[in-house]
Amino acid sequence: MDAATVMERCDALQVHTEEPGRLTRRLATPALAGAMDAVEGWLRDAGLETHRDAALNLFGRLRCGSPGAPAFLLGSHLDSVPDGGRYDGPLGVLTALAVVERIGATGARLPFDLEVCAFSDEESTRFSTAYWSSAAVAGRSDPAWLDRSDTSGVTLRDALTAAGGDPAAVAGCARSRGEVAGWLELHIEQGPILERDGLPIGVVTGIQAQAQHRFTIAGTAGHAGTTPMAGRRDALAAAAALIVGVEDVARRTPGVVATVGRIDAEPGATNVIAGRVTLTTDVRHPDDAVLGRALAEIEDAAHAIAAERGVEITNEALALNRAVPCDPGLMSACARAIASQGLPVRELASGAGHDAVALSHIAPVAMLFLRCRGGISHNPAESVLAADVTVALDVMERVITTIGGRP
Ligand code: HGY
Ligand code: MN
Ligand code: MN
Repeated sequence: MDAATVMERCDALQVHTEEPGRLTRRLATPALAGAMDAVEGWLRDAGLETHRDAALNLFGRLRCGSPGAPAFLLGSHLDSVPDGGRYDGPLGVLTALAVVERIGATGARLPFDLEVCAFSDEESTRFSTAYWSSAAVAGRSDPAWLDRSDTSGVTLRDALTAAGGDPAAVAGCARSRGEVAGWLELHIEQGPILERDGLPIGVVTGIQAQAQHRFTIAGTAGHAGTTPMAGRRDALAAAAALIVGVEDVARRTPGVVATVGRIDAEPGATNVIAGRVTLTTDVRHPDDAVLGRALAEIEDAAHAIAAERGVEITNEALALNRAVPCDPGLMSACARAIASQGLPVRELASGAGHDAVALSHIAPVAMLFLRCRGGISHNPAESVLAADVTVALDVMERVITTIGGRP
């Protein structure tokens, strides 16, 4: 399986979407099931033993270690953001498959099995449950998340059951530390650095800390025409002040990025003052303590807005993930593999979150970034070069054989 096949398959997976004409593939949807089925066929064609777990994750294992050996995991996720790109996730799954297939063809024996992973819910678009599917493998999925519901009121529990998963068995997805030798993921950089530096591939040093919250603003709905401005408890105007407050905290704190990505106003009529608004925040920084201080400042801003406008503002923590350093030993193997291609070694931090965040609780993790055009991602314009994928396949194969003790 060469780079051209990887690219063709990333293209082919786009048909598995919830929304014709754009790529939206959320957890526990027929679109995701279609993509999982397609990838499982390719895993089987490559001679791998496939299985799925209760969290709808898909795995393909190559028995190249001795009986009872742990598995070294490679892969990424198959779910997407709404109107996403074709490479965010699938590129990592399909390059992992290509590399495992190559190593399998050599008959190499390693100190571990190799297992391709296709996670079902890294983006966590549907239920705001960050890395839920890889967290299940890491034994860290919060059972309370099963009661979270999507925008149509369907709970994760019911969606999972309807899609063939098993909410009662999600805890059983957990792998112990002894069962997993490590994690390697190739992912598009989703940023401009590699393209700016003219490099196809780079070594990820770590993933920044991330906190997601849902704020609820309760005011008083009223008639847009008869309610005087003085004394209004306008939840949407208060939300606007909070959104600017979130942005202000990020702008004045070096390295903090903060996003209000979603807002819902009720009752949502042109001639009605909004009585209730919910909005989400996503705040990140490479340092846990700095992130904590930024979150506290946002909380203070919310209190001040509530007092000034006479509304109630509450917030629910949706997810908090600490900053994750990549494993120095695996990073060194990645750097040597890149150098062996005659390429400069560029290390870079990840502003985006990845399944490595969850898996870092049970195994050493490493990531390789691939140059992507304009750094564009979470956008259908995502684009990579086949020549860069060729380099990535050689590098990934070299990493695995190096850590596997093979010349
Ligand atoms: O949000 C992220 O950084 C990732 O795309 N889930
Ligand atoms: Mn991703
Ligand atoms: Mn993503």
